Amino acid sequence: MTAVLPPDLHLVVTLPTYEEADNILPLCEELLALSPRVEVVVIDDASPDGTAALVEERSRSEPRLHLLLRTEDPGRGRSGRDGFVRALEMGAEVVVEMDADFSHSPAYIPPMVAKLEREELGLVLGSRGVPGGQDADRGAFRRGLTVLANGYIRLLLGVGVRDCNSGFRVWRRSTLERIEVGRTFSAGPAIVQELLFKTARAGIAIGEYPITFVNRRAGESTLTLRKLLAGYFTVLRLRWMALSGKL
Ligand SMILES: Nc1nc2c(ncn2[C@@H]2O[C@H](COP(=O)(O)OP(=O)(O)OP(=O)(O)O)[C@@H](O)[C@H]2O)c(=O)[nH]1
Ligand SMILES: [Mg+2]
Repeated sequence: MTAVLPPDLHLVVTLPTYEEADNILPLCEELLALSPRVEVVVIDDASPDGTAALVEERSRSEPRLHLLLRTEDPGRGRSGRDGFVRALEMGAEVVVEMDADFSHSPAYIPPMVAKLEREELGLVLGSRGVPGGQDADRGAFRRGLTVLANGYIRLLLGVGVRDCNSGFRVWRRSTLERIEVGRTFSAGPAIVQELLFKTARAGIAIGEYPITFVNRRAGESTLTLRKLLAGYFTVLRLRWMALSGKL
């Protein structure tokens, strides 16, 4: 991982947050230190723990840090969509999406961008499913679930990638424009599968870069069984929409 970001590359990192008060500022500092042309957008659904206030305060002295505070229609998917739209409005050439809990290390961004450029890809996934990638802290049960979920998604959606559920991704601007990211319909975490499916269907080249995924640094997971099942249902819906020509 010796890659550095091209100094003239305008890269915007989008971070959807819900209750990340203990992670958000240290993470933003690491991201902003990657290059002087990196900007960060935090999309917060009015977290009760004051995540937004921390970002707002820091952004007063850091012009490359932006807060998008959402007060209605909450959800990981809605927030992700709004973050992508904002990043495009800001003129980003490359957009990164990642979790705001340190499960995804900022150190992977330069080599992921290098892969995007070198191989002329439209999307690079931070992947636990290719050689060298792994789920470091998760037990056999959770890892088993991941393998099953990937098999299910690959089968249903016909997407040829190994880590369909990774929320750590480096997007080329043209890819987000082409899949009309502003029209994303998933309200929750299924946005991750929706956008992957749309990208694959558009015939856009997707690459995977091996990452070691670690457990969140601070705070609680907001992933519930209900959200997980809703995600599986969305995958079925995506397949159905594609079959009936509605996608
Ligand atoms: N804006 C917004 N962000 C959310 C919402 N739910 C989750 N997030 C953020 O989305 C990212 C991923 O959510 P996590 O809770 O870490 O879910 P996860 O990574 O699947 O679960 P863990 O492994 O337990 O951390 C984190 O940055 C969360 O703060 C939401 O409803 N709105
Ligand atoms: Mg997480």
